[in-house]
Amino acid sequence: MTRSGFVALAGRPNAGKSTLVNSIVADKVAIVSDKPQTTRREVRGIATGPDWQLVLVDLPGVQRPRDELTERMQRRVEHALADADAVLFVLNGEQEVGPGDRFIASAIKRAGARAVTAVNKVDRLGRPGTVAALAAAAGLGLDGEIFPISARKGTGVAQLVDHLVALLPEGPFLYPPDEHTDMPEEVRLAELVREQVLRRTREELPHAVEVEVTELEHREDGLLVVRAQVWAESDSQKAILVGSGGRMIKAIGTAARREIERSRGERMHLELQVRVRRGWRRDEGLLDRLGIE
Ligand SMILES: Nc1nc2c(ncn2[C@@H]2O[C@H](COP(=O)(O)OP(=O)(O)O)[C@@H](O)[C@H]2O)c(=O)[nH]1
Ligand SMILES: [Mg+2]
Repeated sequence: MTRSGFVALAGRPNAGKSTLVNSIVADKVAIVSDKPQTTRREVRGIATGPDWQLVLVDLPGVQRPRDELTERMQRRVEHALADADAVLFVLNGEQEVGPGDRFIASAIKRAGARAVTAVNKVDRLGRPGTVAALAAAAGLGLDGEIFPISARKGTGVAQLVDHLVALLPEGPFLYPPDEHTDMPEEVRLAELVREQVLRRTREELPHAVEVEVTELEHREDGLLVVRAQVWAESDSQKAILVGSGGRMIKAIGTAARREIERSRGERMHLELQVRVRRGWRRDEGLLDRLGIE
């Protein structure tokens, strides 16, 4: 008999949810940065063992709704908590437990979801710090076990996975066993480009940028050919993204291409074009096309 099901990840931005999904799936399915709103789309990471399949739902961060984009993100979070077989609450062990964590804990309780807590980043804490962080996590009053982990180093992740698998209902696999994510390839590639934009930009720019793959071709000679548009919301943002003499967008493209080539062992031709689309965050049609539900 096999077990399979969905585990939704909840936690404040920067707690390490996306890093943990990548670590469990052993593939880069979710992009990571230290900027808020890195995770915009719900990303499903799929991990498969001999007789189990764990589908991890990496949720966008919860924020005050300001526009259609954040509202959509928020709605997804509420649905995902209610639909999941279990919720994995990820705490940033480096930070004090705060109002944001208490808010999420109460949302989990309200959803009636089975919860497991992971105190992340213990690689930065040492023993006394870890003990204190575990005690603070227990103070949130969720039922269910608490695991100290380091998503970055992999410490404690295997034990956490064993525990999550034991919570899954019996049932057949939901995805082919060799699949690591249900994201379309265009979206996955666009996200890897956006990750490089996030690394190189500050302030309002990371929020203002979106990437759309407009052409994707696997050529017979093995070359992957991708064309993508990088959307900004204003001409001044576009100027920053292009950089003087096109240097910024070139650096973004080179870094994204290298990372994609390395992870796939494929050669790639990547063409990026920066364009202005005012108010794209409020454009429902565009959000649909970009796969932001
Ligand atoms: N030291 C340390 N840093 C981590 C760990 N997990 C994640 N991070 C870092 O924390 C930041 C936020 O990670 P991310 O996965 O994007 O968090 P998310 O917003 O919850 O998805 C990134 O800079 C990660 O590299 C960890 O276990 N240890
Ligand atoms: Mg994330």
